[in-house]
Amino acid sequence: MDLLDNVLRRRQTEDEMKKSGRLPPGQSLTHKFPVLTYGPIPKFDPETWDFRVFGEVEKEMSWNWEAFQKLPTVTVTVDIHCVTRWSKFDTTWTGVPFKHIAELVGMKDTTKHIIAHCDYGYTTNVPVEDMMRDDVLLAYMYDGKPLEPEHGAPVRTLVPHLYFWKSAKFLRALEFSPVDKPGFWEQGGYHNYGDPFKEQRYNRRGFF
Ligand SMILES: Nc1nc2c(c(=O)[nH]1)N[C@H]1C(S)=C(S)[C@@H](COP(=O)(O)O)O[C@H]1N2
Ligand SMILES: [Mo]
Repeated sequence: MDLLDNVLRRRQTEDEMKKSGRLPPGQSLTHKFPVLTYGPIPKFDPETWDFRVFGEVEKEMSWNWEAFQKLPTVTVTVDIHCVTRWSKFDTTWTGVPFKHIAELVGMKDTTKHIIAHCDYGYTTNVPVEDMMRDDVLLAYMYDGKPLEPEHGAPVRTLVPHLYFWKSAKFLRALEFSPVDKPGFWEQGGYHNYGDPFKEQRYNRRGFF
């Protein structure tokens, strides 16, 4: 098959996908897995790594790498959508469901937003009801293998129904917050919620 053939075929599938409602407006399909990281990729040390939950919970908790891996996991296959206009279908992730963590720490009714905190200070905010969906994970495997460093090792959040900047790589803590705290890209001008099907890409007030 020659290149032109390939391009035409892809365009046709994208059109079909848009009509069927699976590919959000303004997005193109990719079969690669692009990497988007602001700043350096942290070095993972399993001896010192920890993951912490704090804020509006009955019991603040933390796990080291060994304990974290003993938490129950699920595997989901989902589509992901990056604000830079690529979407990737049928990506398979394994990790701890957020709602399991919420149960363990005794999430209080006063929790309205979940703020992910990552190595080097990256943060992102998601409404708590979005985090409670079955396919929202603290993911540490992609396609049955440990997450690659550039894709967020050892653990990232996976919030597949929102633009992919809401899926925080190099996760170190989740803050259960009564108030919203726009994160790194949200303060920089990205939309505060980021629904790809409504094309909620940017917000006019940003500092970038
Ligand atoms: N800690 C951290 N998480 C992050 C980012 C980042 O720069 N730092 N980039 C976000 C953006 S903008 C996107 S599109 C996705 C990219 O994930 P990927 O590199 O695995 O494709 O990660 C998100 N999570
Ligand atoms: Mo992104």
